[in-house]
Amino acid sequence: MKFNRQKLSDTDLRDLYEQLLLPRMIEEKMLILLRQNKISKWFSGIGQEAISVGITQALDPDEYILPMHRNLGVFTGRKLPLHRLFAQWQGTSMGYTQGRDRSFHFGTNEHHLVGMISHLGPQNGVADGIALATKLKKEKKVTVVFNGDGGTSQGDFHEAVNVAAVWDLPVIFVIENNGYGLSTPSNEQFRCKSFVDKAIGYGIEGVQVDGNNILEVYDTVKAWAESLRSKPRPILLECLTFRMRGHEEASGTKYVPKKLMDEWAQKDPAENYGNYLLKEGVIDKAWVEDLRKRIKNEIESGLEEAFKETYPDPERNHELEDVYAPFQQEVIKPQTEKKSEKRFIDAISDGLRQSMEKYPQLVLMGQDIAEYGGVFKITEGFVEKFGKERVRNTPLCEAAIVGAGLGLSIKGIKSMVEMQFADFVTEGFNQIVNNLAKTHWRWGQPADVVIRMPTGAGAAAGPFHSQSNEAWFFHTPGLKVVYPSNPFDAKGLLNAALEDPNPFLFFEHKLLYRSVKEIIPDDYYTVEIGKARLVEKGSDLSIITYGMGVPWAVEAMALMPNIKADILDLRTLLPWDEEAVAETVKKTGRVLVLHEDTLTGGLGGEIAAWIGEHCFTHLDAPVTRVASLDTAIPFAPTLERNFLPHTRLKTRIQELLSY
Ligand SMILES: Cc1ncc(C[n+]2csc(CCOP(=O)(O)OP(=O)(O)O)c2C)c(N)n1
Repeated sequence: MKFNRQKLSDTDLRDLYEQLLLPRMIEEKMLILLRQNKISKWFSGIGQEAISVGITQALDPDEYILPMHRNLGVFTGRKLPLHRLFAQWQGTSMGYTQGRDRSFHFGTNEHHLVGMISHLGPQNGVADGIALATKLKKEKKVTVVFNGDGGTSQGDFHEAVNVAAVWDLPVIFVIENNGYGLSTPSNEQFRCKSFVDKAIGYGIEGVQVDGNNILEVYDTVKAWAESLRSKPRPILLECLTFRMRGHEEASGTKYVPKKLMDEWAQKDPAENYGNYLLKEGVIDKAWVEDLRKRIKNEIESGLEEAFKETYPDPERNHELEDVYAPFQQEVIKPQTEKKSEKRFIDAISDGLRQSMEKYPQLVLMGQDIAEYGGVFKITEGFVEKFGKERVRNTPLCEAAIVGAGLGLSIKGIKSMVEMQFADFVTEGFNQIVNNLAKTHWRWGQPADVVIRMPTGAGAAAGPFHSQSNEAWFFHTPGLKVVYPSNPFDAKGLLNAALEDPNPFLFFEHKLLYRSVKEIIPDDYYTVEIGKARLVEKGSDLSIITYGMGVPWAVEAMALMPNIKADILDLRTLLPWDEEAVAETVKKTGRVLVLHEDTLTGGLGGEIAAWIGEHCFTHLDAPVTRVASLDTAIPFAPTLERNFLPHTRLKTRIQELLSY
């Protein structure tokens, strides 16, 4: 291994050695503790430390790094107090997630680190968002995200590199090519001869370094970071290295040829660099001994502190409170009496425009939303008014963009992501349910992102442009779900969602876009999140519904003039208004829950169960659910009508009343 010190002083060289030795010695200790059953699972980075350490030392301390599971050297390099780091691994209160998540699965803005979720690839989209924020704020900073060679096969990696390329984002995509993804060798992971060749396909630069040579890693990253700061763009940095231990300690390395192990053992980054410094006379054996002693003491006292604690005492309220970022909504009334007639779609557009004015940093992202105005034309004219930096056409990818929303949020920027159709949210599903929804609860980072979801059937658009998928998100703690049924609520709820720092799914029924209009305030205003609205009053039964169910219920009642129903529009699905539901149930004693989503596992099940549990004595009949058939959504209009609950509604109301 050839080392070239270039202009580094002796002190610089010694510092790097110290930084390299620290994670190595922590790991050696962890392996002992693991054998003693004192710590849980361990993913070893032994033999790969030069990458984490070299990169971290080459960056400014306020440049974000998004490490993976073998990057202890990033955490030690950013000087996290060892006792807190150890406590995090132990799952105790002093840890960064207070026992809620394990190992390196946490972030800390104080240290400009965003740890991974287990799914690996989603980190890359988040890195894009952070880099976009630094670019919009003109901070001249780079963002570094780590990947294993295995993780690069994920769509998330591809999407994020492509977005960074198209948007010229200053991201260093690091690939630690350590030969294996669990047991799968690189040649079963990708076909190109050298990973770095992939850069050409993305139209970006790629660099390959000896990942075991700390000076090569350090110098390369230092130079590229400087270049990216002054001319923002992404690069692929492939670091050649080897995984010297099992995927995790329990799994061993039987499948790795001994010859390979022996070859790479010769290339140990700490040993080789240490020998080089000794040979150059930069350090001597006594200095190394002193250093080792100092590090050993540091580790021991960190462990002593961490082991003082046991697992946290569970506190139900504390666990529940942290699911959402604290936010006390103050409902805003329009400033003047000025009003005009607006269709549902105009109301959404109006709210979005006013929120863009209210929050000068708010960024909109979506496919075809810029000059084209979006497929439903909600953002028509926005580019002229707010510019292309804030109204961003995205490549055809959902995961990276939702991830970018979280990245923006980490840098304090709000964002709105438009799904072209709610159906396509499946492509961004992981980012929503695992990243946006869980980040605040895990390490206190809000995900200030609103995802707009043009949803619903009735236009003969077939199974992939018509779905109602609110139940997927309704089931996910950490998200808020809103579903307006009229222009007034659409504008006010969208504004409210954009105010709130928590992640929102904002459902907009496509059939309502141009079919309903209403005179609504011209000024900015908000509607209370979590509050249902009684649309019609009656005492024969309660129809509890939302979205398209509201006009269906109103129409059904108009056709049955002898029956009077409370029609309760939930408006917010998560959190839903239990008080309003209880009130109407107590009043009528007969309940029909209506939704367009399919029956099984739909919201109706939860609401019916809750009513059974809390209002049983007020019921005169079993709670009835009316929903779509448990099939996919058919294309032919006759089949689609049969699928939807609309045609069955009147009969079910009559059945309920005659029970
Ligand atoms: C989406 C997903 N699929 C599978 C896994 C299980 N898994 C965890 S790490 C890993 C291998 C990762 O290999 P690589 O990206 O090369 O990183 P390395 O472990 O070699 O550092 C696998 C299969 C996972 N965590 N997430």
